Amino acid sequence: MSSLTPKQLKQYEDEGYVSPIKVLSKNETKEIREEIEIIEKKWPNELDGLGRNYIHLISPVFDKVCHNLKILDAVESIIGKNILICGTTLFVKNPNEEGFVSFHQDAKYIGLEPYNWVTAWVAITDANKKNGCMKMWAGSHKEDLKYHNQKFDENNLLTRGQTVENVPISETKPVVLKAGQMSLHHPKIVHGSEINKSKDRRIGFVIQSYIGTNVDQVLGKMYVQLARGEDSFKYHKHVKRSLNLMSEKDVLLRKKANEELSNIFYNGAKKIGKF
Ligand SMILES: O=C(O)CCC(=O)C(=O)O
Repeated sequence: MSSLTPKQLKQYEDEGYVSPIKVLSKNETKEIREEIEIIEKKWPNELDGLGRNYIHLISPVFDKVCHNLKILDAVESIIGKNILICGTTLFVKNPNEEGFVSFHQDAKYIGLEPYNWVTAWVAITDANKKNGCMKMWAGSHKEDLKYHNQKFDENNLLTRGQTVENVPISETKPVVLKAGQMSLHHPKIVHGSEINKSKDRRIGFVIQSYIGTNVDQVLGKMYVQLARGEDSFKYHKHVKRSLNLMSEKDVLLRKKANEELSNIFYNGAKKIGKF
């Protein structure tokens, strides 16, 4: 089922993103935040660095978000009915920390081709201008991939600090979301976010990305799950859904998936960053 209205689809086509879309209840976002905080307390460092990725492979709570029907209905409107979950990343910005995300295009280093994929950014806390919500350069998805400077700034939450320069900041649009809402963005839209100046955490759970089954990974192997439809292309490694938090088997699988993801993200890089 496709759920985006013609108006929402037009926003996606014209601007390269669509928001806000309500997908989770207050209770669900509370449970998700608690899951993060349980992991941080019981298994310190598990979610640091590379550990930000593929959390849905070790947590049934995050697994459930990836397979959420409201999210999938919206995603289907954009990429069609054969959908894979290709990866997830937690973007957490804590108060009194300097984390930011430089302006970039997701498609630049991720190796997913063709661009029949979309990224879902799910707000687990509110995201607003004060706590560093994403900012979109609307319409930039219609242009080619741009040159990215590789800056490796230690506060940049991107692997290589990849940065598109000369973005017209005053024209960018903030993606303000309430906890439980999401935005969907195009592989080529230029976007970034500033530091969190609030007194609480800003937490985004990002499914990056939902891909059509026709999308290949040209730089390595991704660990995917079928979310909807069928996968007749079989380009990727299919893995089981998580049933128990931090099961030994899942932790090992996630480690392997993250090592391979790191090889993809740093393909051709001169240096390895923090993430
Ligand atoms: O969470 C952020 O501020 C940026 C996330 C991002 O760049 C992405 O989801 O592609």
